[in-house]
Amino acid sequence: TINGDVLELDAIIVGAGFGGSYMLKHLRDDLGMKAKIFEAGSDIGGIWHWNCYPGARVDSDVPVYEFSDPNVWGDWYWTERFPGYKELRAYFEHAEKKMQIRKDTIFDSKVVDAAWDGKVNKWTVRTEKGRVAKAQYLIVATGFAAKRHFPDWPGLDKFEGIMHHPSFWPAEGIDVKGKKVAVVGTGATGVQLSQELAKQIGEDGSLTVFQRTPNLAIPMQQRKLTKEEQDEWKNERQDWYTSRMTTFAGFLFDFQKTPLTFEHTPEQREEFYEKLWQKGGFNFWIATYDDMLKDKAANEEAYKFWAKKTRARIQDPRKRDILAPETAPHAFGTKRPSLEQDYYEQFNKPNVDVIDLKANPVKEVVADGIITEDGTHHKLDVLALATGFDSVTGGMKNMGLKDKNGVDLRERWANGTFTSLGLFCDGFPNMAFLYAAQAPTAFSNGVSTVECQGEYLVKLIKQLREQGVETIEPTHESVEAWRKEVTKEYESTLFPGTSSWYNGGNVPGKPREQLNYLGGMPAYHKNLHQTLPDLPGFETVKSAA
Ligand code: NA7
Repeated sequence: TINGDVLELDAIIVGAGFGGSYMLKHLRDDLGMKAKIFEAGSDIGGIWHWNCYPGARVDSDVPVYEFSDPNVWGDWYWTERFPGYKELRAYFEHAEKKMQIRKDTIFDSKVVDAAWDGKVNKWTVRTEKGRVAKAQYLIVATGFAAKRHFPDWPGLDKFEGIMHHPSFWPAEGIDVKGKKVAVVGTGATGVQLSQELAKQIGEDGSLTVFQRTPNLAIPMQQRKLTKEEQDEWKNERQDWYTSRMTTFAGFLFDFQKTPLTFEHTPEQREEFYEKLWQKGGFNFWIATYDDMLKDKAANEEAYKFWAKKTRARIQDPRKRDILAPETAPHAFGTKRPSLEQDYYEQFNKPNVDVIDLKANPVKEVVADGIITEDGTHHKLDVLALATGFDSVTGGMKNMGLKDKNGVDLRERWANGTFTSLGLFCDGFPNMAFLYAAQAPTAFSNGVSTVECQGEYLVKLIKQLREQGVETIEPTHESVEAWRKEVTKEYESTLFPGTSSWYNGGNVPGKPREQLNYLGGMPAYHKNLHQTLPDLPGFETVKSAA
């Protein structure tokens, strides 16, 4: 495939995380297709290959956060309810034995160009290092966090200490003991990282968290899992993978339809919230009253409970008001709440502080630290930029992906995102993408979305092959209709009022629009499967043969 040779395939998959691995396994083993993955990194695991910053951990509980294939889970045991990155890497190592992903993955191969050749009805894909492959199908499985986002502060390139985006944290780690450390950002990454670094700095080091928006983080309620209890799961486990597709966000818990927030008395409400709080994980977010994300007053009740619980954990009144203000900074749950274990307690240490960037923004970065508008020079040895990603669409717009007329997706989506079913784009024949725009993606358990989409795609491609269909592409009307559907769901919630990576609000200049489908997993599943077998909303061309 190098030095001018072109690799001829049936399908090119981009990315070797959950999505890419699922597609490779099923296209190759179920449909007998010649398929290969191009992966930018040096190993399998997707997000778990990239993220090895201290404290990196999944916020979805196992075992819903795993492949549903009994061949994979049958002899796998987790040690914790929310495993850390090392265990997730070990899980991918285990999955490798069952799925054989590596032998069909070409590593260190970042895709920089993908163009449709209408003469032969194939995609031509090129990587940064000059590998070229051609295939009938292109499956983009780069996820929602493939393009990093950095602050545009003056002088950032002048910093002479150690500086990293957490997804580029060195695998060998950084010794922060006794060092002056800063974490910028309080998303899921920033919270996990700060919670851990605050312990690693020791008594002589310092940690300063630069916060723009408080994360309304909720207790993870982490716990160890025993082999015995996992043996007891065995009989039900397969059913759980079916059940996870019947809930809104692809978990084993769901919003409570009735009674709603104000149908409970204040005492009942308190008891209900407390129960969710003790259950941990995302229960307080997405197993709560069904009106929490739709009704402002209901949302305020949830915030009041959150603030009361959280404020009680922070001793210093100044830090308390920054981390957990009395009035809600945004509607609870309309930005992704992080799961924390003892994040707030870290701020009770004298050498752990938080700076409110809204009140006191960064003026500039200098060789040995950060200077804020109030004139303070924060001297630093280590600067972690946990400032997130050009999420959901950034990765796809950054790989030279062109439509059949040669127009780059970056241009096509410059003013807004247009997809059919959160899987296809008009003008891009035989191309599908997983776990990205206008699908349940960021508001779901990742593996549930990936398997929902993957299972459908495999069925679709099987049918197309059986029917001798050479090209398939969504109609412009179906793309317009899906965008309307996505927007309609979004506008029935409190999400539009909050700026976040869910709606492009985190990256200056990015169009403000809903990037996730909020109709829930069952409706999404139904929308996909009702296109089979008649393919409404698509144009297909059969091969001349
Ligand atoms: P997020 O959730 O996008 O968090 C990024 C954080 O960085 C967030 O607190 C931002 O504040 C902050 N940020 C971004 N740009 C700046 C600038 N310029 N100055 C100061 N602060 C800034 O990314 P994560 O990596 O934490 O998590 C991504 C997802 O991955 C996560 O939700 C999980 O699903 C897995 P803001 O809130 O925008 O004010």
